Amino acid sequence: MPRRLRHAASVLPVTIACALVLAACGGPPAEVEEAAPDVGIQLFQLPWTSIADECEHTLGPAGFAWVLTSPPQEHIVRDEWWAAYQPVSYLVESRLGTREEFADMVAACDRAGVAVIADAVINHMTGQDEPGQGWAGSAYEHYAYPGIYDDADFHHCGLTGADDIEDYRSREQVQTCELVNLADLDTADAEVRATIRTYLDDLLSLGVAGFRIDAAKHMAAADVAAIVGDLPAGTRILSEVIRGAGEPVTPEEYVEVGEVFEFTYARDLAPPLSNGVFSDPVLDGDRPLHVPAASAVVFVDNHDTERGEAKVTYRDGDAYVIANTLMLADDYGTPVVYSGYAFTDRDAGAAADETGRVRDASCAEATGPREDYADRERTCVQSWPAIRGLLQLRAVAADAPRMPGIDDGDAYGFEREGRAVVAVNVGAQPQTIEIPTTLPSGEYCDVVAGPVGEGSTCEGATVTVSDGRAVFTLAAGTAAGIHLGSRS
Ligand code: LAG
Ligand code: CA
Repeated sequence: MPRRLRHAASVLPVTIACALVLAACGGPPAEVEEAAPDVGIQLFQLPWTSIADECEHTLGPAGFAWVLTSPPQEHIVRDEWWAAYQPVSYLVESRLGTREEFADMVAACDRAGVAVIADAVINHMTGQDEPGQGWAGSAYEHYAYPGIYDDADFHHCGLTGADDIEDYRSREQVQTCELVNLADLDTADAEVRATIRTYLDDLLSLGVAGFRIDAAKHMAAADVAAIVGDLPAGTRILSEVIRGAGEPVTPEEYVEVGEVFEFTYARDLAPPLSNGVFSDPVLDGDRPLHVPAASAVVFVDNHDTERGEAKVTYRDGDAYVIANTLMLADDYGTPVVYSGYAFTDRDAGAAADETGRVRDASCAEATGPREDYADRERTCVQSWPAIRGLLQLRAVAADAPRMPGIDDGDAYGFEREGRAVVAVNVGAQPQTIEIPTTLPSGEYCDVVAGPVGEGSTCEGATVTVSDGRAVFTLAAGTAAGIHLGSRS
């Protein structure tokens, strides 16, 4: 079974018997090679105890390779979700759970074959002008964190009125002024670097596999490199560097440090869904303004973009499934699926108890997409049949080359050579599209309707492959996908 091999760092083909994983297989192929999983899931503002359960019941079985958590360190006491992005100390103690719960989560996820990536907020501390006490009781002032940092450890850039970043065309402002009043650490300083490093080492001692580096763009790449430089081999570093037109600080500068979130990917993916036009090289070919595939972490949306620039989110239902289909079937980058909670107020925190602790939630029984989420109800995207089916398709597609996209009216699709084919219809009318393929002739189950196997039969439509063509008949605004193991 491939499940035990989830920690493999890269694509590692393993042979599985069709009968084991794809119980519904009627005829050949008797064996399907599957790649080790590489897909991540961002579980935004979900408590550690809940993530532990998700790893066991949802993420592991679905074949997710890693989970990105919200920041685990002590933070300011406020109801908004973004309290998590204002560190008060590096105690692993937050609205999402205790140190012990964090450690238990990492262990549970590990048992399920899911690695944990922690969101590391290391560019800054709080943005509070008044003194206060953090979630774990630590006293602090804007530029004083007793036993951790004092005023000399912060940048006071002196370049703008309030020392706030005003001009993103200035590297110096972006990296040494304050991001929305957040006390900006002097990450060039050896002691500051050592203090941050001690925090990262502590999380590693609890078993995490790596870090999202929050606001990496606001730290010189050399500073990030110095902080994470000699971490144990294999520690994953995912730098968040929002690409901006005309900005001097680019994602490419951070590639030497590790992986980089490539914001261009979602920006390119969304417009075709609304205007119905797919064209190269936007979705394949040269991909301008993208870091090299091996360095790229790609996403349809995340906790910031779903509150901002993202044009496709959980609210868009089928269009969100289409976007995830194109991303998960693609051969570019390492995808991270996003799962948060429904909201109308962009600041609203996750549902919490009277003490402010975020409430547990389970996605074990959930499905989607849905249009009827209550405010702050979890979207549970990791449990959607489409996402689970697409993870299966991606594993089968493995490292097969992505063939050129076929654009036909409002429909678009492509093959992962000899392994899988996907097609989407962004139009308002049903449409048929034929995609050239080297898949063997036959009837295939659409796995966007849900994964095949485990005793299930085709949940959705079937797709016929004959004479080297896969013929998809797609309802308006839908996606479908077939793979070598989904022959009915
Ligand atoms: C990030 N990546 O670079 C996070 O992904 C993003 O969610 C963080 O912003 C930001 N950088 C800082 O880590 C979030 C909210 C902001 C919030 C900030 C600090 O999007 O709205 O700012 O976290 O909590 C809030 C207020 C600001 C205020 C600031 C300081 O919205 O008006 O100036 O707090 O008190
Ligand atoms: Ca900075």
